[in-house]
Amino acid sequence: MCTICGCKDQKHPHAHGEHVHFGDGEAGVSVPGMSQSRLIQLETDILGKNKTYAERNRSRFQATRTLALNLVSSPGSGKTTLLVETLKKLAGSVPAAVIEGDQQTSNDADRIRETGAPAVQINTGKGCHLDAHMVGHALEKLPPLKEGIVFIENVGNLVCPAGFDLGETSRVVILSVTEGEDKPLKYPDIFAHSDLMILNKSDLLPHVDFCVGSAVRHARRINPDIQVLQVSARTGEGLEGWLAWLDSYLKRQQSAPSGQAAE
Ligand SMILES: Nc1nc2c(ncn2[C@@H]2O[C@H](COP(=O)(O)OP(=O)(O)O)[C@@H](O)[C@H]2O)c(=O)[nH]1
Ligand SMILES: [Mg+2]
Repeated sequence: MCTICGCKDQKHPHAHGEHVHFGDGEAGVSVPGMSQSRLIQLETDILGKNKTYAERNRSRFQATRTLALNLVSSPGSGKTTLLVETLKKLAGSVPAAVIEGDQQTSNDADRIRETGAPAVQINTGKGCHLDAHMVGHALEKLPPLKEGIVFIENVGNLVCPAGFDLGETSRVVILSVTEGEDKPLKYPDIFAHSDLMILNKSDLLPHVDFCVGSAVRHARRINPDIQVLQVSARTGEGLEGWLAWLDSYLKRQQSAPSGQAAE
């Protein structure tokens, strides 16, 4: 019997001294009143359904050779600022559009539209992440982006978006230097499933205790293959590296045989 909640599941929670684990059962998560097997069943059902929609989105991106990027981070790391600066640079050369995810407001989509790029806002209400079904509906409202880029700015959250494939070509995690270099260790799932980590707000490095080397080491302990770029969306430092990364991924997507676009 669990001494905290009275639950009969012996596996939950697990305590060592002053350290209480709620995530070391088979489901990796704990919900009061729900067994681990029920949690696994629910997650399997939800993610199974999401996978169907994600594959539909992916086929769509492959058919038009569109590079689809899922941008994930905590709130305020600079995703929209980086997108605004990126869209200004891409204007006239690469067709690009943005799907914005936030619980409320269309503030970010409005900021994007000011650059001239099309943007669709998804409001998730109490939802803490985008899912593939939502993205499929947003895509219907965007013009065709043949051989272009669709940026999907996920809801600011380092936890919930990690489990939801949107059908994207690549996932990019943004960590700003004001957040602390330990975040890859604290929120490993999101770093484990990202291809690129952007360290943003590099202009603030002289003012904060943030060790770039430690942040990179921590990210690579979770994901040895993760690429890293250091940028400042405010000053433009490092943006050329980000634009070169986009160009190389776009070329891979454009040159992949139809139906087998770059992963
Ligand atoms: N100093 C500095 N501030 C930035 C930078 N990028 C974004 N910001 C600021 O960080 C705040 C949150 O940015 P925003 O783009 O809305 O973050 P989002 O929530 O991830 O989309 C705003 O006040 C931005 O002006 C940067 O590179 N350097
Ligand atoms: Mg934003």
